[in-house]
Amino acid sequence: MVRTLIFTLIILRVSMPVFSQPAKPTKQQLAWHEDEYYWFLHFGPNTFTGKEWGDGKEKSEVFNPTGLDTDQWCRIAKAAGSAGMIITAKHHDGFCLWPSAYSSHTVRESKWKNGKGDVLADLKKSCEKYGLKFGVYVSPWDRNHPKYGTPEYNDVFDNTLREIILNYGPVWELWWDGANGEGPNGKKQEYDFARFEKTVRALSPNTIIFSDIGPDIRWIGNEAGIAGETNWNRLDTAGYKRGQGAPPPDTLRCGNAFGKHWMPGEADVSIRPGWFYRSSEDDRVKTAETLFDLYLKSVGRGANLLLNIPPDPRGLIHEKDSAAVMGFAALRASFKNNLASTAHVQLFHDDITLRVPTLADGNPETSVRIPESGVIVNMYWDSPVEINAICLRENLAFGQACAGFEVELWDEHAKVIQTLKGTTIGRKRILTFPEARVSYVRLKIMEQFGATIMGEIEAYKLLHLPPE
Ligand code: FUL
Repeated sequence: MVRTLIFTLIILRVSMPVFSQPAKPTKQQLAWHEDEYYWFLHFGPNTFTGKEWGDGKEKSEVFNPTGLDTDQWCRIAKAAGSAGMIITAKHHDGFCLWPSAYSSHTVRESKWKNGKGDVLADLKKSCEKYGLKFGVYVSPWDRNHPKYGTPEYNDVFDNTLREIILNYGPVWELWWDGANGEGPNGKKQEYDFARFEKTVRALSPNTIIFSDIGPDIRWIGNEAGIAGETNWNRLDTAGYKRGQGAPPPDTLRCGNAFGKHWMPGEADVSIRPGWFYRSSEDDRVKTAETLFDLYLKSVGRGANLLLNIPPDPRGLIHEKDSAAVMGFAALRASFKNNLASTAHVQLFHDDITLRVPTLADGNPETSVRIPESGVIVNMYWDSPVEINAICLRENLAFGQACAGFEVELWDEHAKVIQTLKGTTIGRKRILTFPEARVSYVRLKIMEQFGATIMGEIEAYKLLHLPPE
């Protein structure tokens, strides 16, 4: 009895794991993990020229949306479940969507609103109105700026970042693209990323900085929105650079089990074949089902999903795109009904059985420490439930530890219906299977680096399953 009580206290009152992982998230990274899914907006001269990469020689006048309405973008994004918006404030063509003092290729030089328009200001306002986070993509590569390819361009880029943060901040996420080609003088730039990072940290310490290798979040190594089935939130960055010197795609996809830095992956993908809008791709918008499958392959593998929805030349989200994202939201809504809320949860360790209801309370912060591999967590219902998905969660505040697990689904006669196996869990690990009447879900942690701090076990009946 006393032994059981002590053990209960140890397990339920987890405040510090005994084995701590080398890297853990900062409070900003921890908050970012919960953002889960949000929008990318590729918008600029390419929207009007049909190019993917403008060469920087496009006339500023080509940028002329006829009915730009950032409220429409945000209204749809909010209804579609996005947590925020990251806009291409400046893409490789160098065109600035705000009247920058450090460029002569901006909205100010365009015909749009007689040069008085400011897309960043409009979007920021709309984000505030609809409760969305505001982020910016600012391409270091600039095919227009006359100083590009000289040391002074680092001053220009640094000033540009300052200008955006001070005039449009708070900036929730800042996106640094790895692409680095030649500028107008035929030279590539040696970027002073250490300086840029220092500037951002000083002016905006809560901004999450993305690039191939962080410093806060990493690229997932492909533009298809797919995270590794094994996905560690840690990465070794020593010796690597952004762009061509980045770690191999497979490393970015999976992270490093013992990596030095907490560096979770963000999976970016476009709803269309291209990043910018083209009417010729109106019939190639990804379906709601495809978007949901991508959600399972990104968020369902512990990454965040950055979905690109490019506004069209009117300056609106196209009807086809909005229909697809709303369909995706309807499918994602099946995660609102967590059937674990009616289950009982126990933990078996040695010869002790403990009730661990916090694993099914919908809150991953109330967690249970798995002291060693081989421990079984058993979730069961008084009468069978029909489910086709299980979602496991670690409490990332304590790091990431699970390296191998097994989930058995049992029917009411304690017969195994199916065994599911996986490696990492991380923030979320969504496992899908053909719908089954299940009475018991038995999770066994097979391998762990340190103690797994389990946050949650969830069970769902999804409206759509990915193709086999
Ligand atoms: C890439 C860029 O070159 C593409 O144009 C796009 O912006 C994508 C998100 O990142 O590196």
